[in-house]
Amino acid sequence: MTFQQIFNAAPNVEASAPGRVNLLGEHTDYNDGFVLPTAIPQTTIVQLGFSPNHQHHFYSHELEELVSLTTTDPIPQGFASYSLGCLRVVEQAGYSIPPLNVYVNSSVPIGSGLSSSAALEVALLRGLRSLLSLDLDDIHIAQLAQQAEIEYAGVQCGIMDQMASSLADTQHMLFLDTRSLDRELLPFPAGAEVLVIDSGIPRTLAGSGYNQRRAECEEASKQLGVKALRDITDLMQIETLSELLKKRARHVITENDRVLEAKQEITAVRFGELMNASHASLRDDYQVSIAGIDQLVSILQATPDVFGARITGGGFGGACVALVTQGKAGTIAQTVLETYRKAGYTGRLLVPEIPTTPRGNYAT
Ligand code: GAF
Repeated sequence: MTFQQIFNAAPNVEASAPGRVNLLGEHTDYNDGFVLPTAIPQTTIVQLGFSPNHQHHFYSHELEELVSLTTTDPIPQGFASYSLGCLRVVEQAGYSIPPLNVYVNSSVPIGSGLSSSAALEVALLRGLRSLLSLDLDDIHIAQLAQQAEIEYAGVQCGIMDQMASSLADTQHMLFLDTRSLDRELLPFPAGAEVLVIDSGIPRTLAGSGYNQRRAECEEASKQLGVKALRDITDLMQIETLSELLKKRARHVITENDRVLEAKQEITAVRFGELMNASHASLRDDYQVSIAGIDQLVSILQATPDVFGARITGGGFGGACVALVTQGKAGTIAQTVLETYRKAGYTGRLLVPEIPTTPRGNYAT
């Protein structure tokens, strides 16, 4: 169903935003640390028009679901929570929003750790900016999107996903200092390309151990007397923590170091080693991996032409990212998925995007 068919009118504006895959720097953003994501070809498109009555109407093309709410209704569950959350934070920022018709069409996989929610938030906020001539720059859009996710979707997330969706492209890695928001678009390591495979094991951030991990990091910072774990750079400083908090802190400290090294012009081989080390740290110290993902990562790491591989995103399921020899991602994916299937799992290739999909400009 199109916007026209649902709302019996043409949309006034259309905007889009991509999902992201994080190459290095996992669970560092809410510790004021460093991250290195890139945009993926899959995007979320939002079309907007004015509602003829006093309600907002939200339609999801994928879910074939229409949700109608007055401007003061409580926040619902599901995709409408992100959408209404965005409208609310824009109002909180001092703008007034008339009742709207909102149509969402997304090719960003949900529950794969590729930021489908940030893509929706950023696309909707971009649409609002253009429909209502709001004075918002791309950073402000990312900040409002993060606020919507925290206040209305219940995820105590950092700002990586929204900044990546708002500022990254598929041709570069976005280095971001999440404390200062200093950023730089960097080339991928020479001779390499990105491969993303979905493990087929879904997860939701709100329902996972995500908020608990964040609370553990905050507790560790408090005990160490620093604003955030970003302020600890020497592993000797965490000796006083409990075994559990020490593990969490060690992951964050070493992961920040890995991003800072990867930001330099290093070889694809070295970059791959850093990704492998990141996975081990996320599995053993941060404990956000699961058996199926470890299996997929091991298969990837053992495959020729793979420089390195790891879980990506919040964890507890979702996708794995690998850095592979340029031009080989498609054939590597076939071999890996075959072996993964024999181990009893069903995965799928997400990036490079399968050629029949009409959207995206990812260079393979
Ligand atoms: C999720 C969060 F939304 C991000 O802010 C980030 O913390 C990530 O998990 C883990 O690196 O995507």
